[in-house]
Amino acid sequence: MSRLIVVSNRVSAPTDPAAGSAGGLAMALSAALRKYDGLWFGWSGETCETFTGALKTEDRAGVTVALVDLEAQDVDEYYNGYANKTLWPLFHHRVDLTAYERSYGEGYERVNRRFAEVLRPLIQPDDLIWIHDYHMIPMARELRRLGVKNRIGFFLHTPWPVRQLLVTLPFHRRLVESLFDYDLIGFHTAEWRDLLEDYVLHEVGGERLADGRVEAFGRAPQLGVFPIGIDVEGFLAARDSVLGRRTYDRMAASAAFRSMLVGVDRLDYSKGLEERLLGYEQFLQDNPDRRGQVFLLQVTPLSRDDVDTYQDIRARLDALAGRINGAFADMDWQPIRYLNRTYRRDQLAGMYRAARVGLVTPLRDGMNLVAKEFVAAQDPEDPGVLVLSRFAGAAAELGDALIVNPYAREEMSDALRRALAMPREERIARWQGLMAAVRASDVGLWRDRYVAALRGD
Ligand code: GDG
Repeated sequence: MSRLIVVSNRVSAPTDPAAGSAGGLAMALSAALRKYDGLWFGWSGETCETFTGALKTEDRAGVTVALVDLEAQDVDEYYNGYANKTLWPLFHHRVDLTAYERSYGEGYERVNRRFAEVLRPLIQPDDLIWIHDYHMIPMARELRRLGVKNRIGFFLHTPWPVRQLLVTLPFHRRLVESLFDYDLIGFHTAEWRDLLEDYVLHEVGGERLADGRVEAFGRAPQLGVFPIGIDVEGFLAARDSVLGRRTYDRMAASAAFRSMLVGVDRLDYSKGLEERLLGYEQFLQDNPDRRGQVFLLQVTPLSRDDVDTYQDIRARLDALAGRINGAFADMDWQPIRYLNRTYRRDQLAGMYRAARVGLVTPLRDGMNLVAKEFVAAQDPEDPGVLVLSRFAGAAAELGDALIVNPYAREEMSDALRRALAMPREERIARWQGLMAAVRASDVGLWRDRYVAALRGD
């Protein structure tokens, strides 16, 4: 059996899987690596004076992890620069926030070349190589240059951008050409896949082959749709754990018969947090009878805090939450509990279960796993309602949610009103459809489908 090599910018193999703090993706990939006797390669998160390519190899709960340090300039140009200030905003259609610096692109290519050179000696002829996300697009090209003939797959966790915006990127053609060095390119949805095909067909003169594949640059990789999901059983166990149940009880008690709306998102402009607060403000304005009867619990851990844009959005959210609370709160009620901190997974599960409504309203999102976690955590006899943005990849599978346009605050307000008034039979019927979809995309199935396609089964 061939080994599996997983490559990602950061390696999240848990040191102690029993602790339950690792996410579903980390657990699923770790399980695959144990099964295929493989290894997980990536950046250590550490910086060094001068790049040496020295590998730090360790065993994490049966998974071999191989890590390499980067120079400070690499981190600046490749990680904070090209990955987080160029590709992330561009792929989320925020050209207004995209940095088009040549040095970032050069750093990106340099680091991908370095990663390939360090990984090359570890690769055996039969290994399957699975590379993750936008940080690593040119890795296959660099490995091919070093003579690697193995099957190499790529999975994009973000959306793919529309061609009209992608062409704002200098060297866009070079980026896409390097993507064509993969054998398999995976997306969460058909929409993201179609956007890449559209670029290839209309921008670089690619052609559709008789078998449906698109050919360009002399190559025709397989493009596939693999919607990621959560570890459903693991999440149910977290919900039903001692801490999960205790958190549920604590939230239910603190809600004091008020209906709770819950949002859980990294602090990122793609998540539509400002639009969500504005939609909620509109709801409070439109429905004076509901004031004092609902509150929003918004859990928002900080992320990428050394990038300016993230500091800006953080300041705007602080101001907005403060303004809404200041305008509407009463002596015994506050409309928003806004928390910049992380919780354990079992605590999140308890919070989701205690909520009447889950608000998942990104402006653009590859998939969005919070939507699936919220569904899984519900009580089947008395489930809450998922309000979901049409711009999340998850909307392709979760059509039984109340689908909203987060840019339109009146529409958000209407959806909230409808969710809070929804009769129990309708909530149950919708939840059953949603839960079936959540189970059908379990992260273990996702992983096995991808690996089977990469092997060419
Ligand atoms: C990218 C794509 C795609 C959040 N706060 C806490 C916490 N979380 C967990 C959630 C969820 C995860 O983080 C976030 O996943 P998302 O899918 O919502 O979003 P991204 O981080 O942007 O992920 C996305 C995903 O990759 C997978 O392909 O779905 O579209 O952008 O699991 O629960 N976890 C804990 N404490 C917190 O406070 N423990």
